[in-house]
Amino acid sequence: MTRRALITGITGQDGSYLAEHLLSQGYQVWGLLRGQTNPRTSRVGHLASDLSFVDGDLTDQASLVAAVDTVQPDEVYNLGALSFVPGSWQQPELVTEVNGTGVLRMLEAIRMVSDLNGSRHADGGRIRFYQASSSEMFGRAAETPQSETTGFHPRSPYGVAKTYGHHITRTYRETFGMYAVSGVLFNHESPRRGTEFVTRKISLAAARIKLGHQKRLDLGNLDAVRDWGFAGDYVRAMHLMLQQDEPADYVVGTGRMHSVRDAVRCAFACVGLHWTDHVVVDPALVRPAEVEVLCADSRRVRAELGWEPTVDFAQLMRMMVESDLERLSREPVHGGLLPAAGR
Ligand code: NAP
Ligand code: F7E
Repeated sequence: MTRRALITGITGQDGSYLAEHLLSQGYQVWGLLRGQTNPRTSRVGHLASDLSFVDGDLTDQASLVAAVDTVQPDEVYNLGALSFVPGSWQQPELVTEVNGTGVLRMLEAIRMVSDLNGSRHADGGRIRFYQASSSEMFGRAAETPQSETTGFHPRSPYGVAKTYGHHITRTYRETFGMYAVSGVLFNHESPRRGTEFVTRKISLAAARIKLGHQKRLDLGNLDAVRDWGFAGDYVRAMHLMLQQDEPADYVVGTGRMHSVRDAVRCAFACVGLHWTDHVVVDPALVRPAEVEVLCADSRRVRAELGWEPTVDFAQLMRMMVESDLERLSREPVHGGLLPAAGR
């Protein structure tokens, strides 16, 4: 029988790659769309004829129960979130509602629908649940690299809300026997990344500067270090996590560290420019409670699930710069994209 998946956050970067991956595996894929008018569907426009959609919002319990009841999914991937870390200081309460309490609401929706359908299994019936946890939960980490046993020290409302989502998922697994797991994913990027995130801000600026649309790129902390991978690789890990005999949480990353300075150097080299001629550090873009260094110890996901990344850092930056160059060449003014503001 055809398996059904429900994805929250289908209009986001990961949602679009996950939808493609699940369709390629023969799933019937449903996406939760929020907003009663004009939902942002540009990232999944090319898949529109293969997808089904259902209305709902992670801040609204009734809508999630109705969505799960309509779709009757085998698997739920909860990717919906407000995902820009500095933005979580502008709307801390909303971020807590969506990224934290929203996880609880979806777990409850799964339990309620299982009960409504008479399965009355304490384990949430047959529905398996994936939660998009984040390396931001490690924050000011006590050790590097970070693994499944590293403690959490989040540094933003985003990180704190994700930590709640992580713990409530584990708690529902342990209390009700649900197949509910979290993937603790490190930064992953792509040509579909939002332009407010640093890699895409850099790739877009390198392309714009090369084409003469922009002269300068303002950035914050060039010394921040991240473990950057390709989003298309990471959605395979999400799917694998829901195919196991026993539910478990996994850390997912490449295990390679690069600074923001490395990303700028790499992107500008792709277009034959020197980054030092164009990049200006703007102190207003430096985060007050910065997360300085994050790097994954992903030995467990590699050993137990056989997951491996296929795209390295240099390939990732080149892919993003080339995509932005191509997009800007098609739409010469700004490729439909403006440089992002905010730190
Ligand atoms: P993204 O591009 O920002 O997408 C976020 C998605 O969440 C969008 O589809 C958005 O819908 C949806 N959303 C926002 N508020 C919602 C609400 N109230 N109810 C339902 N949906 C809502 O994020 P991403 O990069 O794909 O990341 C996917 C998930 O992984 C997020 O939970 C993120 O926090 C987490 N994560 C990401 C990374 C990373 O490096 N990318 C790493 C670790 C964890 P609209 O289009 O309607 O706004
Ligand atoms: O920042 C530094 C900034 O905004 C990366 C989200 O997907 O990954 C993402 O969160 C680093 C930080 O991503 C600028 O200070 C310097 O140290 O690309 P970012 P993030 O905050 O790491 C995690 C895993 C998630 O879960 C999140 O949802 O780059 N940086 N200058 C800058 N960052 C930005 N955005 N803009 C700058 O000008």
